[in-house]
Amino acid sequence: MKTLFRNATVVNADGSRTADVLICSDKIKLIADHIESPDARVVDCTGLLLFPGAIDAHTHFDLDVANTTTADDFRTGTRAALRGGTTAVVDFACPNKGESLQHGLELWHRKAEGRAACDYGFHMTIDDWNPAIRAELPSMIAQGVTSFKMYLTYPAMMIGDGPVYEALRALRELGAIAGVHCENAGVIDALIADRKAAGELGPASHPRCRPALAEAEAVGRLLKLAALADTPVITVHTTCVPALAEIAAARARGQKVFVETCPQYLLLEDRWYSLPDFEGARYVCAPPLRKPADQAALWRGLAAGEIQTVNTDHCSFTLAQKDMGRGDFTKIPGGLPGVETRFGLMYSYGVAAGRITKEKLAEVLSANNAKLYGLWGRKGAIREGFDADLVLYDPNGEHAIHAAELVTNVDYNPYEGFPVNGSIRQVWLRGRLAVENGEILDDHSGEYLPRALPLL
Ligand code: DUC
Ligand code: ZN
Repeated sequence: MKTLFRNATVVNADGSRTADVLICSDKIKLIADHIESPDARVVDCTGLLLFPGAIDAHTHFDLDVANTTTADDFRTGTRAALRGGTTAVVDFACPNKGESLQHGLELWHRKAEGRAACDYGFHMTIDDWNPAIRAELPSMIAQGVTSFKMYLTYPAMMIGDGPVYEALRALRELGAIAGVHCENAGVIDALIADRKAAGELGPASHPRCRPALAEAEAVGRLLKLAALADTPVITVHTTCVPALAEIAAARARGQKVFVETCPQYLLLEDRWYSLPDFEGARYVCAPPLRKPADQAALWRGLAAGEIQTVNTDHCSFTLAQKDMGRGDFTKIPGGLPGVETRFGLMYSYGVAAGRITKEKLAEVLSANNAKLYGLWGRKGAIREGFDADLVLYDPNGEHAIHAAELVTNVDYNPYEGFPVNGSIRQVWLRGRLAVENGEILDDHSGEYLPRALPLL
């Protein structure tokens, strides 16, 4: 089966050109100024942008958190991803403390297998550190899990500075990498105790207990641990000016640091936690939303190449689930949906708004994720020999985001009413037309992606 994308603006991280793109079966076969292929189906791309399929390297599907389970599982989550132009996700496998990494990996395979609409891989969470866990790392890598997650907060998952240092050293020896959730757990606990003592139990207290400096302290500490371990590291969901300052200081010392941020930190503000009628609960996530000055710094960091990836931290809960925290903001399950809206939001508020180029969009959604997470060569660019994962974007027109029109399994959307420039016309997954004008045509073709070591 051949398909010819005629007269497309082909957008890659390293440049754009007007070209024809021929795909054959599941691969990109040829890119040239003009291609004749009489037996190919033709898609006229005049006036349209052809992007590489986006990769979302930060999702939490079917995850038990805060006495509940995320609203999106691998079925609904990957359908939403695909509809939003994301052709591959990397989700966080998460064994409980005391369980083996292998147990966690098998559990996540069971959650995903046969349900995925887009391709998927797994990061592995290291929430315990001992010789047995250390001994499992080579086997994880052999099974295609080449990136790991650690937490400097959350008692159920954090492992302490010594173990983080030892794990970073072990990962460096194996050529793997870690992404780390950076917030200072002790400070957060003390601030929560203060708010509870003051009787301030609503969502407005959430950002007050997780200040930017508590994130920056943990980012700075992590980067010093990484320097001691002599390894690159990733700061995930980076949100604020003081955290970026710690990263700049580490880079000035000669360290290699990869930085991820998310649309919510680029577009949403902490003042929304004070909305009446418990509406602030729908924005509870960790780290919390920040201030306009932080958003501006993140956009500048993206444009300047100081931030490498934009992923979603998709961790969705319904309003009924968010309601579990009425009367105690610490019981509001933390996380936002995002996987379905990322592409349109980043195109609109990044490219159309003139903050980043369309090539930068391809870089932070696709190419850099592919390189960092061991998918380059298959994913991340429109190149001959790569998988035919494509997003055909029409930059014309405008629509607004409405939860009711999305397939994400939640009954609200944090971007409700946000105008979006243009729309996704088609999404192709390994040569199959999977989405057209919002309609999902193929939602059973997602495959597990064993991943290579990161290109650092
Ligand atoms: N933050 C969230 O808001 N949800 C999931 C995990 C995380 O770190
Ligand atoms: Zn997360």
